Amino acid sequence: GSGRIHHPGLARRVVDADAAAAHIRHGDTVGMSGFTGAGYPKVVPQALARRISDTHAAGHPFRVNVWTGASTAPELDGALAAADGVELRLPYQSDPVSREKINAGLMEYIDVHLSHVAQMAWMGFLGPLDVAVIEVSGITADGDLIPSSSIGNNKTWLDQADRVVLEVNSWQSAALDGMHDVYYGTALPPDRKPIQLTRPHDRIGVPYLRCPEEKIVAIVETDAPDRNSPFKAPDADSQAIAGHIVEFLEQEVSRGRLPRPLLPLQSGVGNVANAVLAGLANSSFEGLTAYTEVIQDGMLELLCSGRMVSASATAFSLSPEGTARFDAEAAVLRERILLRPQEISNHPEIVRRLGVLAMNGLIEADIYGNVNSTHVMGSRIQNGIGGSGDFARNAYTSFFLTPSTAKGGAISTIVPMVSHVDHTEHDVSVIVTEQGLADLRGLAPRKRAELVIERCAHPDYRPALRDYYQRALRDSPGRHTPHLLAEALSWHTRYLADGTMRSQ
Ligand code: 0RQ
Repeated sequence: GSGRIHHPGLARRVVDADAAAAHIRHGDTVGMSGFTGAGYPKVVPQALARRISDTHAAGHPFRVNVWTGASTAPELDGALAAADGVELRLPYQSDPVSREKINAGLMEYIDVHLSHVAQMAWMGFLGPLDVAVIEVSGITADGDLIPSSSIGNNKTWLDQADRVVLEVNSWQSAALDGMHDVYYGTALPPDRKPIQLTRPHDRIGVPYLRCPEEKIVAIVETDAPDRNSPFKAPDADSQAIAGHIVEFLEQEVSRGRLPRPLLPLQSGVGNVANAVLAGLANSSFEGLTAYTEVIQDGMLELLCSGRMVSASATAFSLSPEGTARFDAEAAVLRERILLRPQEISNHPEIVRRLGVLAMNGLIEADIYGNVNSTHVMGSRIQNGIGGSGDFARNAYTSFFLTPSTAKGGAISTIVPMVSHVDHTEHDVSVIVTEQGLADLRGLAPRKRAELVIERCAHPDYRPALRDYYQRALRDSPGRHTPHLLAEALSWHTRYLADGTMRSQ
């Protein structure tokens, strides 16, 4: 054994991955751990995928519903999707094999606000949960579960599942012990109480997850790394976006609209978000805090340097270098980081109270400030809404960031009308591209359109956007949010037909 299981009774439940996977049956709903490639089970899903393939080869059906915290990795989503083993997936995923199956109509996918998932399960809206498969980093002598590099929905899955399978992963840093804050005070309406969290680093729960011993049907020991995708070094566009944001924050402080150490930051997934944090590392801001979902390399850097004093999240999402950095500085980082269940890390009540500065990526935005975070050309899902909606609607200021073009310039990310809406104009404060920053707060629709076109659109697409907007001003039946409905999505249909949004 790895020495990570200190409870003698539970140590006797260790089996191999195949034996553990045998507890999962055709038609089951399985709640798995995992959030942004951290803390997902490494071996049981692969054993399950092999069983599913064998069962299909013998001519029998075998599909399961898979619920997680957020995205996982090839060993989980990839393996199960490749085996055609997933009937329905929720609430967020970014695996390319699953994406293909979903977009081919072969797998159902429900894209849910991440803070909503646990309550939806408790309210019974999703149906019963049969099995939980949860990675932990150890088990105490009392049988408490030491969470690993993410918490996500693990508390809810452990509470709700009939049967529990644990993976105890000794690859996970022993320093994680004590870094978690699991809140057991949630209730359903009408019995809810205020959540007594008023500073990002407040502890309101306990460091461990609980599970009745009799529900634990199998334990598997592993020693396998998290997904640990590398980040791209910030490119010129990302650096320009970061520069616009840092300049804007400085201005807000000098105008007295933000306090000097700023307000708690939330930063989304991806390379652009990571670059913004790198930009803050080179700014004059000190004493920063974060109330966010994910701790990426850029935030780890801020925490290590002391420029950021504390961060609350539900998961890490580190590159191999970031993981090495974490291990080297674990003693300091333990004092500065708390991981919480995602229903708390993303809780609207807390995001509103703390006044979070929310920064998330987008796929496209329209001239009025509606944002599409999830769909390519209106019908193909890319990833999902994730936590962006939890933060955007309730933030103090909600930023959306993107390069002004995609696919080598064939796509303008600023379009007349978005082909899918995740964040409405009412939830979007600031749009930033490498071209510039549009502060939409306090502006009526026509002023917003002018600013988005002039500040954010790529110069190659600006004339066509101006032309659309001017003709809409002239010919639209309504002058509040002028549009030419027959033309509003023509940029998308042109791309689908010609492979470019350019008109010549
Ligand atoms: O695809 O790699 O195949 O070329 O989308 O785009 O520019 O690398 O940007 O990694 O920051 O992701 C919105 C997807 C941006 C992400 C999104 C294509 C582009 C590329 C990725 P390729 P970039 P990023 C809390 C926050 C929703 C969840 C969220 C996301 C790929 O930020 O999933 O905010 N957000 N969570 O080419 C066609 C366009 C496109 C486009 C980009 N207009 N049309 N393709 N792409 N714009 C954290 C969590 O929730 C966990």
